[in-house]
Amino acid sequence: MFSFIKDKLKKIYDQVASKVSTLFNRAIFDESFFQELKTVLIGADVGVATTEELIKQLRVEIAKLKTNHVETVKHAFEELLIERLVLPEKLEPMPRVLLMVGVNGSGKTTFVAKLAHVYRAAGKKVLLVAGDTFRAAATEQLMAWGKTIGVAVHVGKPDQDPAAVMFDASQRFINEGFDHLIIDTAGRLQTKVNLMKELEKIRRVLDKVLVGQRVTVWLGVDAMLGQNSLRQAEVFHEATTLDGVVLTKLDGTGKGGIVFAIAAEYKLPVVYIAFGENVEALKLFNPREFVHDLVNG
Ligand SMILES: Nc1nc2c(ncn2[C@@H]2O[C@H](COP(=O)(O)OP(=O)(O)OP(=O)(O)O)[C@@H](O)[C@H]2O)c(=O)[nH]1
Ligand SMILES: [Mg+2]
Repeated sequence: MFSFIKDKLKKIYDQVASKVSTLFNRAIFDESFFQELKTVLIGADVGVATTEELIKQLRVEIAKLKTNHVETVKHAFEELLIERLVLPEKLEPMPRVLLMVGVNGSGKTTFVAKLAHVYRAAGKKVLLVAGDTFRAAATEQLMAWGKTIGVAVHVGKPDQDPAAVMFDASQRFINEGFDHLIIDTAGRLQTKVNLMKELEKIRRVLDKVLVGQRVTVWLGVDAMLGQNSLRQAEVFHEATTLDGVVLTKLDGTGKGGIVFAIAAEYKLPVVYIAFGENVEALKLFNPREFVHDLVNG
């Protein structure tokens, strides 16, 4: 189970995967099974609506299959979960221009550094952009990462309009022949209207300067925040049209079911998962693998 990051996701294993797998191994798919499965899924942050739908579909599947064979039923359940995570839109795991957004402390800066590290290891020329001009510490944090992983960091002047910083950084990206432009932005609560407007402006500037270049926007979601992240996704989606989600701090939670809720409610794919502060603690999200481990323990 979770062979790749076994220790890091141990909490999810202990609190979710082991319960799901024990439940299925009872091999009796009666009312108490469905009730307990519901409790486990809701407890794992899957959300009430998504959980109820999953249970309803599983009942239908079992009736159709006309069997109580554990492996067959388990497999049907796995497929129902995977269906929710695999979305039809084409996913771009290595976008040329990435705008990273999210609420305060959701792990954006750490993630962009990890991603830049991956690109650099693949021989790409990366420009990281420090979009938080209000907090000197934010710029310093990104510069320190730049030094550690050996990539260029574009920094504006203190208190400079972040949109102006994006303008300069985009020109530098074009003129100096970088392969990737990865933009870190200031954390913003979805309730702060002026900050959300600022994000819209940043997006407009990028689209204008980077003509013909697709700008990908990912939302950093702290897995520990659970259901609260649904509202965040909604507001950020309205401001800038999100293309995907990066789920961070999976090492700090015993839940993780929020991936299903986000996918089901906003049709947003989880692109990467992060599970630690270390630069290596990042992985492309693989729905099939994640679900398999979750159901089989
Ligand atoms: N355990 C754990 N900690 C993480 C992970 N990602 C980030 N952190 C820590 O969470 C804290 C916040 O991370 P940042 O990357 O600074 O978050 P941010 O979204 O850039 O924060 P703001 O710029 O203030 O909005 C830091 O202490 C990180 O080291 C993760 O996957 N797991
Ligand atoms: Mg930051």
